[in-house]
Amino acid sequence: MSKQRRRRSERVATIPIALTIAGSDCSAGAGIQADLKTFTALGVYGLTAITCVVAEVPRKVSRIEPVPEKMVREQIDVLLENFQVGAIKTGLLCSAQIVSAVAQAIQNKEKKTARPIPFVVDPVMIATTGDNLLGRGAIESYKNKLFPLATLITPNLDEAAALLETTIKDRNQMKNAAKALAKKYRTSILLKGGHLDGDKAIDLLFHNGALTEVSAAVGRGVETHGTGCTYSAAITAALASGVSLEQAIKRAKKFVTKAITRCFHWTSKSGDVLHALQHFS
Ligand code: PXL
Repeated sequence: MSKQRRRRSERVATIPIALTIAGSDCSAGAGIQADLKTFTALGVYGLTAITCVVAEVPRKVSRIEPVPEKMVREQIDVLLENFQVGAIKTGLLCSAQIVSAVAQAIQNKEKKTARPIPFVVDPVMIATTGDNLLGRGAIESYKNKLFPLATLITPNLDEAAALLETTIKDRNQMKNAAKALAKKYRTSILLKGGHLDGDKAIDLLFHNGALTEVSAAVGRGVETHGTGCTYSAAITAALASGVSLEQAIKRAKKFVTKAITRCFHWTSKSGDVLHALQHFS
């Protein structure tokens, strides 16, 4: 190799790569934007396959437009054919057709590789505003097609309750729900407890047959738009870097807690307070 070429190749950096398959939140607190900022803050190169475009600001979802499922599939296919992706996550998938297209793309890649790529499914169903973000039949598609491919599923309490068609009101019910989901879908479950335990945000991990708690102190009154996306993106970034699942979740919990406690505030033209997580590490 010539001296000049060697010098140039010495300057070339390689870092782990993670892929997010999710929707665009134009206010950039959640969705693909939160995922990319998280990947970057954690030293991982982020790739994106966009599933839908959401016009929104914190506390108000105005409109959702899906990307055609063929286009979703093509983004994933070209990325997985060309990059050495270390881990993948899904966020808002919008419709049953898109959930199926994503499952097909991941399955197709699995057929071609000896070892499956760690795959985190954040089953985004409802925005923090309470707006429903999923089309008809999408939950069934998740259950039948996507969950069986997951390394980890990260529902919050409302999502876990919807998946199990039950209610989850205390820690005991949380434990039962985490175990039931893990058994049903034969995968690891991180059930996010939110503010169920006062000022502590306690999550339950059911992994390899054992239940562990992951907890952090989070002040009340802090708004949480984008918290779930940031958390699952931080887990995915750590997995892409070769960290074990338990360690990835611990690191991610610290990252998301910091992002919440350091969050930004602005005042909108109409006097409302707008907020956003701080993703700088
Ligand atoms: O926080 C859930 C979420 C995820 N992804 C996108 C969103 C939202 C919430 O509104 O817009 C794109």
